[in-house]
Amino acid sequence: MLEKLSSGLRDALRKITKAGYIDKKILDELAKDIHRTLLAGDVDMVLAQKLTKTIEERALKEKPPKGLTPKEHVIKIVYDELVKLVGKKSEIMMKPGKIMFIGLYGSGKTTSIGKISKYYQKRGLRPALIGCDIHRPAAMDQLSQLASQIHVPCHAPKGLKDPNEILKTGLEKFKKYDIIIIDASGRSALDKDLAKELKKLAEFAKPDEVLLTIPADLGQAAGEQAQGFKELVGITGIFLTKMDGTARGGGAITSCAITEAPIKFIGTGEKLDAMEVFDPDRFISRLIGFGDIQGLIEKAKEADIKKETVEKIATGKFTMNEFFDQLKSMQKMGSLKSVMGMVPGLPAKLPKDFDASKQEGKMKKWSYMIQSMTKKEKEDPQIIDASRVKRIAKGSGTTEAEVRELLKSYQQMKKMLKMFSGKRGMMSKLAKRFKGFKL
Ligand SMILES: Nc1nc2c(ncn2[C@@H]2O[C@H](COP(=O)(O)OP(=O)(O)OP(=O)(O)O)[C@@H](O)[C@H]2O)c(=O)[nH]1
Ligand SMILES: [Mg+2]
Repeated sequence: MLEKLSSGLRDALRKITKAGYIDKKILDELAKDIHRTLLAGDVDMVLAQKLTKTIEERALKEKPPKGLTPKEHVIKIVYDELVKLVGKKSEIMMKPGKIMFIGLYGSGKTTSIGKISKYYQKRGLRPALIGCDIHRPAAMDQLSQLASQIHVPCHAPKGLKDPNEILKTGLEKFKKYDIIIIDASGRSALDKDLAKELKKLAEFAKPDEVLLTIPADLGQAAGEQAQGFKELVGITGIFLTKMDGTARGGGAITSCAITEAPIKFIGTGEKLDAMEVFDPDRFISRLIGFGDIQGLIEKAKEADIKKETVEKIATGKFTMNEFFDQLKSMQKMGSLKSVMGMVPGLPAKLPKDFDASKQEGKMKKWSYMIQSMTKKEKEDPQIIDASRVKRIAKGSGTTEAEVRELLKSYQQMKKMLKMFSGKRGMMSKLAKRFKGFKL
């Protein structure tokens, strides 16, 4: 995927790491290299120009944050700006709801519906499909075939003329399912009729997500299409298909990013597991192949650690969201044990769940659970009773025991942090120690 863009950026950055020192000349060269690579990768000229200018300006003007060498700083700037270029990260719906898929003929709707169904299945949320393409009888057959292939129920009757009627029956039928996926009609172009039909369907379906499939091989034209659908129908995200085997993916991604309709998924092949959740940070890290880019970012963040966070935690006033952030940063700084070992007077023993928090899988599950909580529940997890536990488990595709485990860990951490704050002077020591890490 995007081999050319990737190798071009890597070469440009390698020159920086090899350079003796950073000066205007080397930054000029970097800017030129990146500019050339972006253009070759189908990125819009104006965008490429703006990006390289910003990189050069920032690299010349900004002082490296504490802990970063000038070279590392330049690499981080390039990384930052590239991440901004490909858009913002957006959340994937992880609770029961309805997703409507729209897109032009052959854009990969049906295939992507299969992919996303499997994605949810794996996470314990049960999908069901409703076919609303009344124009092409073959579309209904395709959807039914796909559904039986992945063992997902499907309502796709042929011969009916009113998509809302189909939808009504389908929704009734699949009340007990978690993720209802609606396959809407395609067309060869987005015209007024299609817009009208899709709008009517959306009004009736009230989908939580409207995902637009766009093939990446459209290149920069993808953005125009995204904008068109956004204005005429309204979309919550983009499923960028066919990223494999096109050199124009860079153009597609960046042109979509401008529309501010977030790319949520990318399709990377015909098979049903060829899909990725789109995460700008991860995407760019992989593209520039800088294994240690995350390390660099951590280092840079250390410089601006916020004291209030430490204080908030210290007084035990912290919510589920903060709890999760803490776990994430602890995971990054390695074992909390080593941090605690540095602070005299702190209990040497940790609740055993903190070790478990190192496991990526568990963190993921916890993040789904927290996403399934209401705002109130996140702010005051005390109110989570048995029926709420049940709902959260269902919404996040986990078990009730797992939700209770999360709550227990939260309580344990809260207790532990309260204990810290009770000891005079301990908190400032802890804050100092934490300064070397990200909080
Ligand atoms: N290489 C590749 N092919 C894809 C991808 N997604 C879909 N396809 C292929 O694109 C073609 C069209 O995909 P469909 O899923 O039928 O597209 P659709 O939007 O449902 O098409 P219509 O229902 O005919 O409008 C099929 O041959 C798919 O295998 C992808 O991510 N990569
Ligand atoms: Mg289809």
